Amino acid sequence: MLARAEIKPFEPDPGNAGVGRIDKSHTYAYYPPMQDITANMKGGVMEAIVSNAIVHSYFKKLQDALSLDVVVVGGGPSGLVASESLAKKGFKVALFDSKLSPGGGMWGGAMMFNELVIQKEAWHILEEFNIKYTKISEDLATADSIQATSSLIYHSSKAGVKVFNCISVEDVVFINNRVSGVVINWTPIGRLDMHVDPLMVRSKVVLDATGHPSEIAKITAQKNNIKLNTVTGMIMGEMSLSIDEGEKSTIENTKEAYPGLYVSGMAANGVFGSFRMGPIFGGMLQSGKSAAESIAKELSNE
Ligand code: 48H
Repeated sequence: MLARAEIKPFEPDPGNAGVGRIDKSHTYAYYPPMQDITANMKGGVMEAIVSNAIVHSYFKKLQDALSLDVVVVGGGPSGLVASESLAKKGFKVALFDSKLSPGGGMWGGAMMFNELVIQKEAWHILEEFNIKYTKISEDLATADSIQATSSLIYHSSKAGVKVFNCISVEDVVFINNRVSGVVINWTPIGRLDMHVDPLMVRSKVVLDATGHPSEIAKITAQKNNIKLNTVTGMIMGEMSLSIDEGEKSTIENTKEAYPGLYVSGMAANGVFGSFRMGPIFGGMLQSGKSAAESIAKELSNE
């Protein structure tokens, strides 16, 4: 723990003028509410400083994410690759994942044997994310699922994506027949069935990367009496396991499902109707890249 004298003065953020300032009578900074909190305290201000720092920086992050270019729903492999790639292209991106740990189905490898299989076509993505892989043939490699998942999360955050965990997207913002953002709430609110209204996040595009349930596309279709860009206009549904077909179609199905709404990864196969593929992850990584390219193309043509 830092001794009080070691705490460096807070430099006001020029982009956020007025929010923070240096209180010259102390060796550390106060945000305005802190003065009220600590005014009459006799010692023990550290507890208030720690809480204030966390509350302030979290809400700054959330406030910065209320109006975005892209919301990615789901931090599995396809959502993480898509978000990293979009952020690197200069777009303002946030990723919401309902779980404590983003990473989706990648942590567990296959049946909790924490290894993955990845095809040659996606090795360049492993290299980009600094993930070690071991070739088992000319076309296939294995990778440690813990290293792979944590690297995807790390690089997504490092690229500038605002990653929010423990938050579920429970609906979309639907304006003029276009998906125009998401409706968010704390995951425990939903799990405990508490009647608490959500917050809204506006974005130009939403990517449904929720995996097998294709939750966002499902909600959008169910609630708004619309036709998706599928053969039937409805959610086609995931099919049984066939690796070659499933991997190929994951990339083909990564596209716009409705104005403002794209789908990637298993959600793409759920919406456009194709096979699952088991613990092989090249298609998921490539799907993330492909989603980022299509979304970037749309946003650049605005
Ligand atoms: C916020 C949400 C919500 C919500 C879900 O399942 P994922 O890993 O997603 P993909 O498609 O990138 O990867 C699929 C892959 O992991 C897989 O399952 C494979 C290859 N299966 C093959 C087979 O045969 O079984 O991740 C989705 C993420 C998760 O982290 C969820 O917590 C999150 O989305 N999520 N986040 N709001 N409403 N719904």
